[in-house]
Parts: sequence; structure tokens; C-alpha cells
Amino acid sequence: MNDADGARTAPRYQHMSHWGMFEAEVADGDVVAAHPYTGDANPSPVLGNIAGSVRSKARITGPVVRRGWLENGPGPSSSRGSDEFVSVDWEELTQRLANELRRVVDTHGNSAIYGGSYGWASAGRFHHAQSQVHRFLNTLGGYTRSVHSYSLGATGVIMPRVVGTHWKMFARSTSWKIIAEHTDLMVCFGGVPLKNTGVNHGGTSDHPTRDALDALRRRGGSIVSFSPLHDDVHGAAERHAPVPGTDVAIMLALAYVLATEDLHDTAFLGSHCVGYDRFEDYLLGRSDGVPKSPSWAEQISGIAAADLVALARRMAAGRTMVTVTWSLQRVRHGEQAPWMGVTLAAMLGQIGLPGGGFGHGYGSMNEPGLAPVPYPLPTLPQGLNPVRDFIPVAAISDMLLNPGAPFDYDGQRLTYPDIKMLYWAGGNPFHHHQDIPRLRRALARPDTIVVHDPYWTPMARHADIVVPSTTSLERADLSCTRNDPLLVAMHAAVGPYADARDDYDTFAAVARKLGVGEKFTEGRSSEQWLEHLYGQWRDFVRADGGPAPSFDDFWTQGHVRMRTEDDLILFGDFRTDPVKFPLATPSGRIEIFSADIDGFGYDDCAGHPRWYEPEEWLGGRRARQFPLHLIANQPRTRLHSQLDHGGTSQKSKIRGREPLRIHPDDAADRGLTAGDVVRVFNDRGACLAGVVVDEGVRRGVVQLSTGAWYDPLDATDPDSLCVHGNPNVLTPDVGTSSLAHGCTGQHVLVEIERYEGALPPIRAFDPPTIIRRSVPGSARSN
Ligand code: PGD
Repeated sequence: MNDADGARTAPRYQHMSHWGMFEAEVADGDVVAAHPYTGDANPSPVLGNIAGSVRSKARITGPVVRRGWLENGPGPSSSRGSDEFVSVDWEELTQRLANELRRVVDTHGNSAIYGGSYGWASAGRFHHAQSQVHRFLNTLGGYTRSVHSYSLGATGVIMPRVVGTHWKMFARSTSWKIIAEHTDLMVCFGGVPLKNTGVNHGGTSDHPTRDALDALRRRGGSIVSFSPLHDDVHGAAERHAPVPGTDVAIMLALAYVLATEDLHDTAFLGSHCVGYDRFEDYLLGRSDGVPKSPSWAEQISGIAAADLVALARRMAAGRTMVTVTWSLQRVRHGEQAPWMGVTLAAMLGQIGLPGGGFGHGYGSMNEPGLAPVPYPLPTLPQGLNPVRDFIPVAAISDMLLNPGAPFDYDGQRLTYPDIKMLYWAGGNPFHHHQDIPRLRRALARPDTIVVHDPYWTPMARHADIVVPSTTSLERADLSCTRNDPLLVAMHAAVGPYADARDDYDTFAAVARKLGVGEKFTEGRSSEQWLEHLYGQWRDFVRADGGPAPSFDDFWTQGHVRMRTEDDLILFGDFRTDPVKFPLATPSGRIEIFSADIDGFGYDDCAGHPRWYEPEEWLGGRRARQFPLHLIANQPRTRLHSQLDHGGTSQKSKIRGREPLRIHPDDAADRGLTAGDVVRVFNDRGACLAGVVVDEGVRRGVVQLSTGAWYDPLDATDPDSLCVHGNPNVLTPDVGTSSLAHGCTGQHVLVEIERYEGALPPIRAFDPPTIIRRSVPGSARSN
């Protein structure tokens, strides 16, 4: 390729990632730079991790099988994670996979395969790994699945019972345009962290949050934020740093002021809600003798009662939007924060009005606030799963460790199935699951673990059969999300690296061996599937009068721009006419009191929102032993654990360890200075981290992001120190409540001390030992 002056320039290919649209610049078979899409107002720095990712040393270069599994056959094994691997060719790998799937299905039935396979994988509608694995397992007769997500485990169960939906709260949220034009006061629980808006599941062509918040302030609106981390918000006029995990107490106090000063909208509560009376009995202390007053909340949260009184009055005086980030529900009793947020907004009576009401997830991902497109997305059909067994996604260790045991979930009494095979593609449980020592013991239980991944993640190291996947950069795909105007052609930037294959081709090969090849592929190659999915999507768009170029024209032009619903207001139609547009709740209204939840009789989730004292918080007994509250939040330098070896992520590390932020006084108390390496520990585990001293962190709080690849000092020991800084060696593996059993990885109590020993090397990105059988004499390689 030549530029205008005739100089040779590196070729560029349009592509999409979960953190934005870009052009991949290629040299010597690798992507050497990712240039952001010129239409993106605020591109994510995470794009900086892409350069060098194709040929990273962490790539899985060919199919391998764990040595112990090969020698002893399928069965429980505590050698997972420390064993060597043996390289095999694709024919052997696919045949072994087919044989093992056949054995498990014939001997134990399809429910013995856990195919929940949670994870974000890559952008791209066709090659999306979870869609591929689910379609594949369905062609074999199904699998035990998981429900909901690590992002939104509590919300996914509580919100349908309160407002009849959870996904509409983000996919059809009040748009940034409306907020910028109408909101007087945005009260943000958990802030609006810009770092998270870099990311959108499936991709994004723009990042408008920062500009929308600036526009709101220019118009005279203001932002009030509650978060123990100062930088969790952009442009706030007022920042409050509460004790972590106490937002529900704060919201109750604001509600108390509204109720006692007659500032609540009784007409709206009567016409659009049910159960306010029952809640008010609790709020004012009539049912339990404890008024949830500002002074009560001050004792719990550390926020001055006078500030809460003043804020409640301001909230009632203008157009107010109450927002709650997703992180607030990723804690024990996580159901309560979004439920209480809706209740507070309902008391203000502005739900469904322009710029008022409730928002859940502004700043949690890019999507909330983005205008939706009115069409369905091109989607790979996943087929039907006849297996009835399922688990809430964060119950994986519970399931593996307790086959046959009963458990509660959303009003049902269910039983954990007896899993013999785990099939994972596109996710990293060592990133997403809590209490890694317990997870490692759980992963020792099944007969066989299969992992497809492009990289030697800790999960791949714990597999028996490791399938090397291509990265999205090595394949063509379509990208499109429900809240972005562009359908984008993702051009392959490079060919498949080493002996990696597209997941689709692996599944097709195994399906053929099992006699269901045609059912899986429908006779199409990947390229034919792209054209087929595009054609189906084009029919919808054409029927709506939208732009619908031929596939070839679309591919050459690079994208199609769709219309979007720019003036959306969450629950606007319901507000206008609650009879004609009822919510999908039993009453058709907002359920401040849910008779159904009340009827379940759970002691950790009552029939209305309420304050529960969590186990992991600074106000409890456990804090005497572990006096620092660790916030294990989303990283600013990568998406989850993806490309932790990339440039942007690596630049943030301290002596190779994940950075841990601590208040200067807490650092001084422990004799720590910036750049020290510390041991972070509690009674579940320990990891190393690098100290960053930061006044923007509340006293008593430390922050260590998720996503550093688990790197045990002793790989044979499930309780080993992680030398790299993965906070999930510390977090509790306990569900949000009996209702949702969502992930509670956000909060954990710890103590910290300087690490005095010689610093162990970081080996997380080095491949494990692989015995190459193809070479005479079985030469070893690392
Ligand atoms: P990722 O790192 O995105 O984490 O957990 P998730 O498992 O999604 O993992 C995706 C994997 O897919 C990577 O290993 C990547 O290499 C692989 N991959 C990418 N493309 C492909 C492909 O084409 N094929 C295959 N086979 N693999 C591919 C995220 C989860 O973590 C989430 S969503 C949240 S919100 C949670 N948050 C927290 C938290 O707040 N606090 C704690 N402590 N823990 C959390 N965990 C949760």
C-alpha cells in the first residue's frame, strides 16, 4: 500500500473490539498499531493492548492434551493447573474430543456436560465463542446451562420482579441526549466511572458519556456522586465518599426525608406503584422500631446527616435522575441497591419524565444512555437445549463440589447436577469467579475439562483438552450491537497464527465425527454464514425502509448506518398510560413491595428493599481482623483479563504486579510508600500487588482491579500465593442472596503488609511445559 507521496505504508484493516472500532495496522504478520475510528469522540486507551497480540508469547500455538489425562484417561484430578501438556495434531484432538463427548453423553446423559461457558470472548456476531459453543452442544442434545451474568446477577433477577425487565434498563435507558437537555440533578450511586464506558459488549463506534456529562453541566445541571473512589465520576459538583457497601442506607435516609417532609409524590406512588405503604412502615420504623433517618444512615455510611437532608430537598426541587451502577449489585445483598434506587426515584415521582427517574448502569458500560436501533441483530441461531438443569452463573464451584445438593433460586428449590465434563470457550473463570482456592478444588472434580482460547489463560492451564482458537483479528465477521448505529464489516487483519483455528471450524470437525456435521453447519462455510446472517438482517431493515446495500457493497463500504431512537425515556410510555403500557410485573406497576418475593420467605431478601449488614464491611466484626475494605472493580487498562499482556495494561503494573491504590494515611500506618510490593491477604488467600498512594481513595479502603492473570507461586497448591495480583484469590464465593445468587466479587475485607521476600518472577504469560510428540524423543518446550 502507498500513501499520497508514494511512500510504502503498512496495510490497515477495519476491525471491531469490545472497546471500540479501529483500523488494524499490520506488519510482519502481526497487528502493530490500532488506530481508533475517526468518528469516535473519546476512544478507549484499551486499544493500546492490541499491538503485538497476535504473536504474543502467551498464544496457544497448537492443539494439546494434558499429560495425566492422556495417560490415565478421564477422571477427577488435582494435577490440573500444574501438569504438563502433550502436543497432538488436529485429527487426534478432534477425535479425542468426539470420543469423550460420546462417552459422557452415553454414560451420564447430556446434563452431565456443563456448557454454561460464561465469558465475553470477542466482538463479532458470527464467531462469538459462546454462541458457537451453545449451538454446538445443542446439536449434541443439550447441556447444563447457566443463567444471568457476572455483571448483573442480582439485577437480572430482582428487576424483572420490580419493573418487569432488566435488559430494558440499559438497552432502552433514557438517552444521554435527553439527560443533557433536561436533567437538573444527577445523583449517582457508584458515580459514572468513565473508565468502564470504554467498553461495550459486542463493540461500539462512539464513546459519548464524557461529552454528555459536560453538556449537562454547561446547561446548568449538576452531578452528585457517592463513591469511596474519587475518580469514579467525571465533573461532579459534589462528591461523597461513604463507607463501601452502605449506599442502600444512604438512599433510605433520602427517602426518609422525602416521606417525613411530605416531599414524596403520593399521586405517582398510588397510580404507578404498589406496596409503598408496606415499605413506608419499614422506612419510618413502624415495623421494626428503627427509623431510617439521616442520623441513622450517618452512623452506617459516614455521610453527614445534614448533607443528606439538604440533598433530599434538592432532589425534590427539580428534575432529578437517580442512578445506580452495576458494581453496587455485585456485592452481598446486591438486589437491594437497584430496588431501593427505583423506590427512591418513584417517591420523587419522575420516572418516565424527560431527564428524571431512574437509571441503572450509566458508567458501568458504554451502552446505557446510547440510543437503540429499532432492528434485531444478525444472530447465529443456537438451537434448542432440551436439558432442564441450570445454575445461576456464579454457582459453578457450588455445583461442582455438591452434586445432588438442593439450592434456592428465585423462588425455586433446585438440585445441582452431577457434572462430568466442563466445556469452555471464550471465558476465563480464573478472572471472573470468586475464591480461586475453592474454584481450583472444584475444577479437580469433573472427568474432563475442555477449553478453547487463543491464549494460555489460567483456565486453559487447568484444562485437559486445550483447543487453540484464532483471535478475532484472524477472521472476518460482522459486528453490531443493539445501541450503536453502525453495522460494521470486520475485516481479517492477518491469517490464523501458528496452528490456531476458528472455533467454528473446530466445532464443525467434531460435529462431523459425531454424525451431526450438517446439522451444525447447515452446509455453510464461515463466509457463507456471514452472507446468510447479513441477508436475514437486511430483510428486516428493508421492511422498515432503512438502508440495505447488497452484502458485497456493505463489505466494500465497511459499514451500514441505521436510524436510532435518540429521544428515548425509560418507561416513558408506562408513565403516560400505565393501563395501556403496563410493566411486566404481577401488578403491571412498579413493585415497591413484591408479594411474590415476600412469599419466598428468604431471610436474606425480604418483600421490599431494606438495609442488610453485609459480612464484608468496615462496620462489622470481621473488620477487626481484616481492617481494609478492598474494592475489586473493573480495570481501566484492559477489559477484564483480556490482553493483560498488552502495552496499556503492562504500563500500569508496578514491578510487574497489579497496582493497588491506598490512602496516604493507611499507607503511612503500615510504613508503605509508592512502588512497594505488598502482600494482600485474608483467611481465603493472598496475592502480591504494587502500591500506589492516592488521596482519592477513602481512608480504610484499597482498590485492586480484577484481571491480572492468576499466577500461583506453587502451581500444585490451590492455596498458593498469587504473585501477580488477582483479587479473586481473596473474594468470597457466596451469592448475593437466596433470590438471585449473583456474583459478589466487588467487595472483600483484607489486610496488607510489605512483601519482604525476593520478588518471584511473573510467569503468567509463559506457556506451560509442552511435550512435542511429533519430534523424535519427545523433546520438551516451554
Ligand atoms: P474475560 O477476561 O473477558 O473475562 O469474565 P470473562 O470470563 O468474560 O474472558 C474472555 C476470554 O475469552 C479471554 O480469555 C479471551 O482470550 C477469550 N477469547 C476471546 N476471543 C475468543 C474467541 O474467539 N474464541 C475463544 N475460544 N476465546 C476467546 C468477566 C466477568 O468477571 C464480568 S462480565 C464481570 S462484570 C465480573 N466482575 C468482577 C468484579 O467486579 N469483581 C471481581 N472480583 N470479579 C469479577 N468477575 C467478573
